[in-house]
Parts: sequence; structure tokens; C-alpha cells
Amino acid sequence: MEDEGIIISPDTKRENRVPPGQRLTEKFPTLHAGSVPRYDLSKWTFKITGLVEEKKTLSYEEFMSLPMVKVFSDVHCVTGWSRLNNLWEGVSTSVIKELVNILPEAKFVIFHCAEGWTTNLTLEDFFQADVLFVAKLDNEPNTAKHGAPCRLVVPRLYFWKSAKWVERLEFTAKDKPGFWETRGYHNHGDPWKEERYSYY
Ligand SMILES: Nc1nc2c(c(=O)[nH]1)N[C@H]1C(S)=C(S)[C@@H](COP(=O)(O)O)O[C@H]1N2
Ligand SMILES: [Mo]
Repeated sequence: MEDEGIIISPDTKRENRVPPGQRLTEKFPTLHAGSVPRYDLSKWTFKITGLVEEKKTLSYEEFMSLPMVKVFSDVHCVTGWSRLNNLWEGVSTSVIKELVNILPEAKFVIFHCAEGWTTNLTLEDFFQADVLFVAKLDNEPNTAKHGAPCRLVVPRLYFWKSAKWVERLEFTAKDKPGFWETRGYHNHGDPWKEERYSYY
């Protein structure tokens, strides 16, 4: 697959691709707090804010005409299911660096989603080569229940970090634990270390 220019998420090359405590499913369950938002795409925007030289707002057309890449990855949900062999297509996070100048003080990015749902990543995790905002899954347009029009996928972390219905990025110097991270989930979420929950 590599010769087709697909970015292969490194965890798919492990001899055992199923992290501890996970079981495989062929299905693709949906999980979220709140309801699936209904967007008027003619009014939908994607905003980049916080510690950037100049804030930026993109329309749906502008966002969808950004260059896209393909990523092959596995999905590991903290509730215990894993879904292998997903082929995503969308906007690589590296494109964000071409849209705005991120200030050197920025160390984290916060994802602001529909209904006020948030999650947080370090810039190091955000800019891994296999992280993208997906438009398609397995060659079909992504669906609303799985986060369309703008769904982040972070293959190397538990799936709750893969924010659905992203509306705004905020670059920050200080971390801001998100919806699940402030309700007992681990702040980082590496499935290979079983970073599921944190106990304060
Ligand atoms: N905006 C938003 N994104 C979200 C969530 C959510 O509640 N709201 N739930 C997360 C969790 S806990 C999981 S497991 C995955 C589920 O994604 P799926 O419904 O596509 O399987 O979405 C993540 N992204
Ligand atoms: Mo989850």
C-alpha cells in the first residue's frame, strides 16, 4: 500500500495490533455526548484561534479544497473495542502550519466542537504524520454521526481524542483538559500504555 502514497500509521505494523484489554470488532459503533449536530454548510466555518499570528476562518468550500492525504490506521476506543484497517482521507494537520503562523509559546491545541465538547492534545501529538481531519472513510464520504463535516483522527491515541464536529482550533501555552479529560479520562490516552483513566 505504501507505493500508493498512503501514510501508514506505525501501530498497524506491530506484530500484535491489538492493545492490552481491547477486543476486535468489524462494526463501527458510534459514541458521543449530546446529539449529532445539523449544520447548514453554507454557514459552517472552521476557525483557527489562540496563539497564532493572525486568526483564520475557512468556509466549508475553502476547507474541502485544502490538499488531502490518505492514512491507514487502527482505531482503539477506551470502552474496549478496536477496529483495524481503516483508510481515511482528509486534511493532514501539517496543512494547518501553512494556513497560520503558530506562535512559539503555543504548546497545546484545544478542539472546540459542537455543543461545547472539547478535547486537548500536545502539539507534538497533533503534528504526527498520521493525524488528519477526515473527509472520507474507506473511500466513502464521512457521515454526520461519525463527525462530518470535520472529524479529527489521531490514530496513536484512544479514539476519544479523535474529535468529531470540530469547529475551532485554539492554540494555547497552557493545557486545557477537555470534556472527558475532566471527567476521569487520562489526559494523554496512549492505548499501548493503557492510559485509560486518571485518578486524582
Ligand atoms: N465532538 C465530539 N467528539 C467526540 C466525542 C463526543 O462526544 N463529541 N466522543 C469521543 C469518543 S468517547 C469516541 S469513542 C469517539 C467515537 O467516534 P465514533 O462515533 O465515530 O465511533 O468519538 C470521540 N469524539
Ligand atoms: Mo470513547
